[in-house]
Amino acid sequence: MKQDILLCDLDAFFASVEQRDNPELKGKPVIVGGDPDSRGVVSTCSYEARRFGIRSAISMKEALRLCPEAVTLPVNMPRYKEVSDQVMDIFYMFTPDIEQVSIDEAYLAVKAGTGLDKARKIRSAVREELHLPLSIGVSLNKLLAKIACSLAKPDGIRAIYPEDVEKILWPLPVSFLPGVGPVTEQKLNNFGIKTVGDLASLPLEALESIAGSSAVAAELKEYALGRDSRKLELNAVRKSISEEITFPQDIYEKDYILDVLFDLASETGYRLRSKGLKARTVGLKLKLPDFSIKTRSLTLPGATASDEKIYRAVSELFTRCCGNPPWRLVGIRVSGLERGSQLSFFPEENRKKEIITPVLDMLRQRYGRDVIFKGRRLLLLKKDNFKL
Ligand code: TTP
Ligand code: MG
Repeated sequence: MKQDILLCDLDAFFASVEQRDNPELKGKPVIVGGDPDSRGVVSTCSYEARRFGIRSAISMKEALRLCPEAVTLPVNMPRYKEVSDQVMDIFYMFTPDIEQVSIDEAYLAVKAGTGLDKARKIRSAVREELHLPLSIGVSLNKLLAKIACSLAKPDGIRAIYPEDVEKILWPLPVSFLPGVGPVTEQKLNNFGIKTVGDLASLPLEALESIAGSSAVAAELKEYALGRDSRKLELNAVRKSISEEITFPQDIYEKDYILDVLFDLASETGYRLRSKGLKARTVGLKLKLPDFSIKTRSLTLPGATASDEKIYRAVSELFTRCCGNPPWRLVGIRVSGLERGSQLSFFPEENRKKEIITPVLDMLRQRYGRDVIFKGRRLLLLKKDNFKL
């Protein structure tokens, strides 16, 4: 099946989170890294700091010499991990086919022909919901998606299709290709091979004698021609599962939101059970009238995949923090996922449900989402023919 491949990579990730969380840092050179007095190195820096020549992995001392007025901050890894999960969550709303390659970078596979459109939507969602800049490369393979993303940075979208290889890829320095680090680049440069185009036009035998290995030479040649057969190594286990709905109009009734949450909780529970997972943390997401997004979460005493328990947690969160109507969007996110046995959803307390839920799940799996639902969902569907 043909697919478009996206490479999504946040810009200056750690520094962007810091700038977002402390608006005083916006527009300023910000360096995140170790302690300058104990040989710390730069993890990353804002694009404002990059203008001074600061880069990841140089010493903090050197960075401060390049830009003495830069603001330096320590690495707050738990915070960046949390934000990374929220970003991946948004990606999962667009496709289940994801290979996360680092804390702020992932390949996404989407239906052929939809890549650019999806990229625009994903970038807007990350900007709107998390206020973070994201760049996306769009193509038909990992190599070109990754290169397109580097060209799109910062905060842009760029596509490279096979027909663009000559025009876009070939003029680039060879260091844009995977596996071409400073040593290989120097070696190739010594033979007069500076651009990807130079590499593409080199006979394979000549490349073999420079690279010293026929396998490496063959791979480099493929890359130089814009070809890449590497598959996405899809993430085996999700870190979280989200369900949300944006209403076509403002909703003023609390009860209506609770009905929708009940439905979303059932969907979330079903998705957990179908993957044999349980969640420890349940989160609520709301879009308020000023379009700001509010999220709140609750850690449960034990992991669960029960619709009712998820609903109880989100309805409690909603009652606590709903603010004033109207609401435009509600969502549920469960995280802290653990493997659970597929049949032990409902422990001691409710024998009847223990039998009923697997049966409902089985029917649902066989006949689809709208064939089987519990009473409360029926109410919701009847209310205004709302089709989720
Ligand atoms: P990158 O995506 O490589 O860098 P970045 O997001 O800061 O900047 P951009 O993508 O716009 O070029 O890495 C993601 C995070 O990983 C980065 O914010 C900090 C961390 N990191 C390190 O701690 N050390 C490093 O040497 C690098 C490269 C990154
Ligand atoms: Mg990045």
